[in-house]
Amino acid sequence: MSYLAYLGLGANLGQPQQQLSWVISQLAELPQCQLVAVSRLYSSKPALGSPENQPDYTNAVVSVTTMLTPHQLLQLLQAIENQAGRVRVERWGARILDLDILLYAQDEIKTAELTVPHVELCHRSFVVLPLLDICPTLALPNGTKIASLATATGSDDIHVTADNTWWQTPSQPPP
Ligand code: A4P
Ligand code: MG
Repeated sequence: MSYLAYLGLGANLGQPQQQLSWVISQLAELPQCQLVAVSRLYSSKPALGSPENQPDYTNAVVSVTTMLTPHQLLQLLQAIENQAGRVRVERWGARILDLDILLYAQDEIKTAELTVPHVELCHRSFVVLPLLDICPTLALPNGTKIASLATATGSDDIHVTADNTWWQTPSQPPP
């Protein structure tokens, strides 16, 4: 059985666009996964509540179909983060790469390792806007339409930096 999952990609250290392009190449090679769609690329200030004095973030969202369980998928995403050199210093602190499971089919999951839908999804325009790029009719398991969140999250502090072909330029693994 194959499920549709939505993943959030983010970075604000190193060469963010290059790291995210590299992620797409890694996702394309994951076992039992197929890349379905890639959003445009967005730039925004660190979310409210994040430690101050960190660079702006680059974010995108992708969808994949997968036969992996949510926890198997999380493990592989964390392996990609580690391979990119992710160092965990402080919660919501600057990072070379962040990969989040935003949605997994219409599942609602709450375990020690995983909360799906992602706990901050509804409050973040850098998640809501790219989700709308790739699925304008998308809804949460509770029926909330993602389109209805776009106004609530606002779009003042966020802008599109590349169209949805940004990931097709050749990518190098992060240093
Ligand atoms: N975890 C639980 N649920 C999930 C999920 N759905 N997807 C657990 C991925 N991981 C999930 O994550 C900590 C733990 O969350 C993981 O071990 C996993 O078991 P982490 O990536 O190590 O730490 P973190 O990223 O600092 O914490 P968290 O809570 O995941 O933060 P977020 O939500 O990733 O937010 N501002 C802008 N503009 N753009 C951003 O991308 N990102 C953050 C980090 C803050 N501000 C931002 C952005
Ligand atoms: Mg995270």
